[in-house]
Amino acid sequence: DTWRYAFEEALDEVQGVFAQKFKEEVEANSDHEVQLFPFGTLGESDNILEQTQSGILQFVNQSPGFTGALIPEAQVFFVPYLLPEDQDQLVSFFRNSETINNIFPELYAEQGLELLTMYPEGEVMLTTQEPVTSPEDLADTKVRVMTNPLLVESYKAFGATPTPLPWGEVYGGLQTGIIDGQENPAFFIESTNMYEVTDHITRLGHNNFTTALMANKDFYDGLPEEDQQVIQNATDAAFEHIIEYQQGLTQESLDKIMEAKPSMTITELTEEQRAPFRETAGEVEKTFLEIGGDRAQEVLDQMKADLEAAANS
Ligand code: 6CS
Repeated sequence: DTWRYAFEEALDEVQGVFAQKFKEEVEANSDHEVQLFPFGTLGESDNILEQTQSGILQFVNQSPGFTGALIPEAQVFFVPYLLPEDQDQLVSFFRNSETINNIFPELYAEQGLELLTMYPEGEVMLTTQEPVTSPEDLADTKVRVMTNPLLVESYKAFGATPTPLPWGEVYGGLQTGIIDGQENPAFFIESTNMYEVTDHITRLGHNNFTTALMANKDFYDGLPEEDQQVIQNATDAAFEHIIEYQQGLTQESLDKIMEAKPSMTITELTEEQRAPFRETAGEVEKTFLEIGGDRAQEVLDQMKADLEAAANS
């Protein structure tokens, strides 16, 4: 039989590379086939999640940037400066996190979803029409964010005017001036040509792009244990593959952007320049506790414990 798997990016982007590895592993170790549906073939991110909840699709890769609207606790990934910049610490967190391995699966299950894994896609960078070195520079700047209430609050705290939009509207929105900027990892800014319609990249160091692979829960629960094991093994293999794939990817992507558009500026803010952005974290954390669902406090506390464990690993 054929298992249908949709994701939010193109085949040669991070989620696509992950999906291809998953497909390869499943097909090498079972009689099942995996059919991949990249971005645009079945609608926007919210559409593919709904299709998975209803069982039309068996697998979906969606980022908490969108899932946070459905599972409020998943918004925790948008408290700025919570995840470490250090790649080893970051990977250790994703590997060992109790929040990801124990708490989130229960919350996703309530929505009919089996959470298989979460993984990082790269440092999130801001692209804008005007240079940004302080929150003042973001005044009256309409920054597109994923449709996630806490991400909206975070950009408000940064001094910007956040505009939540689905991905499909971003390039056109930048082109026509409906929005003045957006945030994404470097590989995505390069592969989707967003550098063509913005002039400045700012590295605030405030986040790494988190994403998640899920299955329809009834489908997963109904599988023989052997097939569940095939899925778990394929997920683990894809996780290892994508971590390795990302080594050096940010710099390569920035180099490609500079080659394609030499007038682009890339500014890594100094610690001093980052300070006012960093100071918003406490306020955004407080908002998370208000809007992050029944288990917000538990999730935040466990995240912090997981991050501390990762820092000491
Ligand atoms: O900004 C977005 O909406 C998209 N960004 C990435 C890196 N992946 C998928 C998502 O839809």
